[in-house]
Amino acid sequence: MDSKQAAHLLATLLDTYRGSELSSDREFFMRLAFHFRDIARLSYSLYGGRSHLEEWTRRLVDLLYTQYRARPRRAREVDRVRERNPKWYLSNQLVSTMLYVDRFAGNLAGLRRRIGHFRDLGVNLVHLMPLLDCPAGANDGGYAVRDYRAVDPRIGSMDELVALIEAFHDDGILVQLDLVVNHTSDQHQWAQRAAAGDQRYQDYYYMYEDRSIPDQFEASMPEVFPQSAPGNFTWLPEVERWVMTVFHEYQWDLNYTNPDVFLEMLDVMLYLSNCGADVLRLDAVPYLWKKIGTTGQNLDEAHTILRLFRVCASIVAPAVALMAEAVVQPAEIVRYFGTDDYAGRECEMAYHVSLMVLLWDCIATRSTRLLRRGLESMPEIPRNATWFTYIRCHDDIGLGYADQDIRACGLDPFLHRRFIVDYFTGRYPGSTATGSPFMVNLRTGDARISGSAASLLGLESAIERGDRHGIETAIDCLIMLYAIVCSIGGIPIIYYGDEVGYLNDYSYLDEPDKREDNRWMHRPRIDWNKMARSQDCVTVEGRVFARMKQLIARRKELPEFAADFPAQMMDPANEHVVAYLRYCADYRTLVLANVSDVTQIVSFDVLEESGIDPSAADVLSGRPAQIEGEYVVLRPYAFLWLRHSVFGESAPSQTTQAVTTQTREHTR
Ligand code: OTU
Repeated sequence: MDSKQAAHLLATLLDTYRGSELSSDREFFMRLAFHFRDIARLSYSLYGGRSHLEEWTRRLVDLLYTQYRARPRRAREVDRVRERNPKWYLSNQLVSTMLYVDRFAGNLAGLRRRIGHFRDLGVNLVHLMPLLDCPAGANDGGYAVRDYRAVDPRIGSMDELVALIEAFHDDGILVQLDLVVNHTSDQHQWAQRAAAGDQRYQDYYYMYEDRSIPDQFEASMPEVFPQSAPGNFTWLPEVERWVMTVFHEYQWDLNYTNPDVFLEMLDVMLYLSNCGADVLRLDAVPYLWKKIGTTGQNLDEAHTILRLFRVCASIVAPAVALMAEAVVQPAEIVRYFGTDDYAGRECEMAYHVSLMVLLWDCIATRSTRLLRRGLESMPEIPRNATWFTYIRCHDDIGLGYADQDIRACGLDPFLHRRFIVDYFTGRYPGSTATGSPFMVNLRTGDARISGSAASLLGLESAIERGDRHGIETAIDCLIMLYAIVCSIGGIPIIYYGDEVGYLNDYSYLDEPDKREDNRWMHRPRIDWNKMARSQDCVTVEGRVFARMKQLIARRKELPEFAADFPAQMMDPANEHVVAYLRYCADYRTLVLANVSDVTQIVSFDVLEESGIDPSAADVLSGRPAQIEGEYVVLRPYAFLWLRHSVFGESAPSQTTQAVTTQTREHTR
């Protein structure tokens, strides 16, 4: 559709609204007019072949208007603030955490009583893991949604959620919710109707009477859960149909080639936005469009769907940022920020999966070679996009490096991945890690890793051995990784439990519907007696907590840690040390981190190249680095944030007051 046709269509649509509507909701119609060309273009590219496109567009606009009118006043105010400051999420002020409401605090009411914990730690963006209504028993941690408009009654109600989000906002804490866009539970009413034979709802899914089409799909589609859910289709005896189930058999893939499905999910997205969410995490986005003869991942149409979601949200709920969950190859991940005309206009955030796995690689190999190679070969991201930086989340750690990067480091991709899995599952001689292999694929030899960060770093085994030195080393290593995550650019995620060095939680083995999925070992049930030790500096929990808290507080004081400019990788001429420079107009900070268990030295050259004086103070300790001759000394797993001010002062920081005001701005 060209711009003339789009303008004509818009004029026809606007004609049907009353003058009173146009004037009282001017804001909506202005935004609609501004974005309409994109709506028309993207819709046409997805569904252009259909006869009812105009009628469909009319339904889409009606839906947007209805959701705009339902948008609460307070949310509209945030919209206006963020429209004036559209890159709000690049700020160094943001630090996030993610947690399961039930495992963290029992229920929503319990979580409300824990707001003080977040305030104490300094996190101000809380991702509440899936909390919508889902079947009891196996539900993939809530990623099998039965009702997108109801909260899981076991943890509370929708009214409670909305009130909780308001309470968070009052405290300057933002909230992120999941939008499970790719599939529904087999108990969702659409699925139930489909299973009862209703054609309309069968068309919401990929359903087939016999194997002929499923077999064609299978020929090129990989398996996500080869051990627990092999194949991509499930037989439904009640309707005698095959249904596409890429993940578990109880998660039915939505069929976005049906334009009605897009409208349904758009409505869900705006509904959740209107509940007050600041960030929506779009689950499994690479899978949104399937085509025979492809892997069914990362197809262009999946990007078009996301762009259309983004444009629509910009009209109704511009305050809401969209985060892509795409655990795919590095070159594919960055495409979720948008490309070409839509660069920076798809999802503005994504998990930095590549950094995550490369950091674990450093720990196993004691070398930064692959990390440097991997980060250097990452394409640049649009200026308004940002990463969520993290060392682990609720999922397994998949070894999704780019094979060519592994080869460029002189390693064999297959053997190297096997080494990494062996290392973190404690099978490699000398490894102190206690993780478990996840989803071993006997056919491809592929495997991923489960385990809490602290356990993977040897804390669990050191405590078991009563090895005090081992305990300190594991803590140092955990903090060093978080020091990178907090400084390399993007929004750091403090995975819940890591703030006190939580170990693997094996209680999932006693839960029948979780026993088969060892990702639950790193989704701990929080014991608040243990958490209380965070206030006691002689305990492991207290030592980890104090240092995490300090990292977070310092990060917020350093404007050069904002995501406006990418980190510049430096060469410290020592493969065991990561070095990168962060800068803004007034300050620059050189980050040095020793990823090995041996003391390392770094020549002054890298300081000179970074414009940092060897006498510069480390932001965290307030003291200059330890120096031997012309070298900086880094003890095992030590790191430094060496800061230089163009004003020539020594490491000044913004006042705490300025920091708080800025955070508040986000939620206003
Ligand atoms: C996501 O992860 C969730 O994070 C998982 O917890 C869910 O099980 C899953 O979706 C299904 O809802 O396979 O190993 O590229 O890799 O969506 C993690 C994205 C996963 C997929 C990702 C998926």
